[in-house]
Amino acid sequence: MIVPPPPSSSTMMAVIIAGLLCNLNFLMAQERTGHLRGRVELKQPVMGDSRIISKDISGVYQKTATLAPSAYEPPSFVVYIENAPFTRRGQPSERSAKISQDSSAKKGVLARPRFVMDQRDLTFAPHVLPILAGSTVEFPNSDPVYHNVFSFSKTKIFDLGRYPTGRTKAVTFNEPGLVKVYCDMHSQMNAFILVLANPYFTLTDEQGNYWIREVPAGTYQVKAWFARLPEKTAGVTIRGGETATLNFEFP
Ligand SMILES: [Cu+2]
Repeated sequence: MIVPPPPSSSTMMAVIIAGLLCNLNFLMAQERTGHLRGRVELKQPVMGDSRIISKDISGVYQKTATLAPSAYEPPSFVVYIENAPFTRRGQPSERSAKISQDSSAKKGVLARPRFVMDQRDLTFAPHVLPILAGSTVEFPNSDPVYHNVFSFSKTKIFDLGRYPTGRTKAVTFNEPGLVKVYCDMHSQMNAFILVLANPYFTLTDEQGNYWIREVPAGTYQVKAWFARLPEKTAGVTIRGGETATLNFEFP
């Protein structure tokens, strides 16, 4: 049996120095990024949305109604940092902001992530989907009826044609901007895809709270967006290793 010789003291020293440098790099990287958190408060319900609220016994959806304001679910706001630096290839900032309501994005990074906008109960789910430019969105049909997803928005014009339950089609969104999504067969179906230029965005949770993590330190314009309200903008400075707080109030 061959016993390897014990490492020389110079080898040991090299290993220790390499370890220290590694830690230093890690600490420096941490200092270069900070976090942003806050709350988006909606003072009045948003009116004018129409949702399916019942279906008949055969499973065919028939009734639509405009929900009373009291029954309206609070909308998710998209909070995003407008001018954060971001390069797609091999940069630490490529790590995605954690998107609270999308499990595929929760897993972490993703140079070119895929998202899902389901069609079920004659609605698009989620109703609001923020994505990083370059991402692909799948549109599965989970209803027992045909759907036809399309958009005339100048950010992305597409028409997926009619397709039945169980089938899915996909669209890639390369340009930042807003895409309003509709179904050619069900006029009440609508949704919004907000295509963003950097991964520092998130959706608010049910209480209106949000977190955007590991943002490069800097001074930025932050936007809070929901389709049926004028967007709000506020400035913030994010310092390395710290968490900045920024709250929004609507309307
Ligand atoms: Cu439809």
